[in-house]
Amino acid sequence: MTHHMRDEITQTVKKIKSMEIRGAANIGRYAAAALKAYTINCDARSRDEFVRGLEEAGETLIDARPTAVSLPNAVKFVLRRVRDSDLSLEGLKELAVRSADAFIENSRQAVRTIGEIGAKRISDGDTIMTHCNSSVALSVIKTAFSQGKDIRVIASEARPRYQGRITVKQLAEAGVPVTLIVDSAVRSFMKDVDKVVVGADSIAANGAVINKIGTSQIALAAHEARVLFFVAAETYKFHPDTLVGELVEIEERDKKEVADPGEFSGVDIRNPAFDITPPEYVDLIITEKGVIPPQAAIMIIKEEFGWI
Ligand code: RUB
Repeated sequence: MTHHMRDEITQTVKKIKSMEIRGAANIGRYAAAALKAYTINCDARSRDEFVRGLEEAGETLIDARPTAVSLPNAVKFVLRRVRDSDLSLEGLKELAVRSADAFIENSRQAVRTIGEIGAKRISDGDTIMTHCNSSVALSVIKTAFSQGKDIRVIASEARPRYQGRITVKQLAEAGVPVTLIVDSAVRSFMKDVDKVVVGADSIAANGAVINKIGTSQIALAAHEARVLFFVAAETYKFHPDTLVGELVEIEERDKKEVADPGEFSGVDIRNPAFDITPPEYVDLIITEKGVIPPQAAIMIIKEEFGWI
């Protein structure tokens, strides 16, 4: 194995890079599933060989996309348990499989719990703005709607990849009244909005939220209009490295997603995929452990990742 990366890892990396697998929660779960598949098919003959291979597979997965910390956190969740154990090879492999399954199940449960907790913050008659396509933000919105609250949603399209179109289709399918707007219409519509609910790819120790490009503009417009700004994110979206001053890397994707460079010779085209919303613009972060102000992000990181 050590000379070529196994299929289950390269396939998952390819899908994460191409965004066939996208959204931070999904990326984390698929990474855990890839480590599980790797383990099941692994023919290592010793503990050391297995652990080395799993570490290498984890590194390869982590390199697929840089911004969503759910990816390294999922990998570390599995690897830490394996490294800390003194089981024999077979027992170690079972532990890796169980750990991957546990990450996936915890993640699904966290998204449901956030839906329940977040729905309490949504009132009958609310108009909610969301951006991009966050399964966790949608869990909050759909849970509130399924409780019979009369709500409507305004969703921005999220150029250049238009994940907002996925959001409006999912909401329409669930029966939620929804309006699709272009990203630049966000401020014009803010007067109609009661609450903004978005997801996160990473949350820093100071409570800054890293999410799809355009999120910080929406936060600015919400702040100006005194509209509440909520972030729905599981605790594995909190970024442990930011505790020691590391910055979250913002992915810059292919310029071809924005425009055909061949048609724009002499033009610099830029395509950052995420931006940073400062904590001053965030009212609450809804996690599966409860609702926190952004200033308490550091406590979540210490509690969840104190071992790093
Ligand atoms: C997706 C995005 C989402 C977060 C949260 O970006 O920014 O808002 O990942 O999603 P991309 P979720 O489409 O580039 O992956 O709540 O589903 O984890």
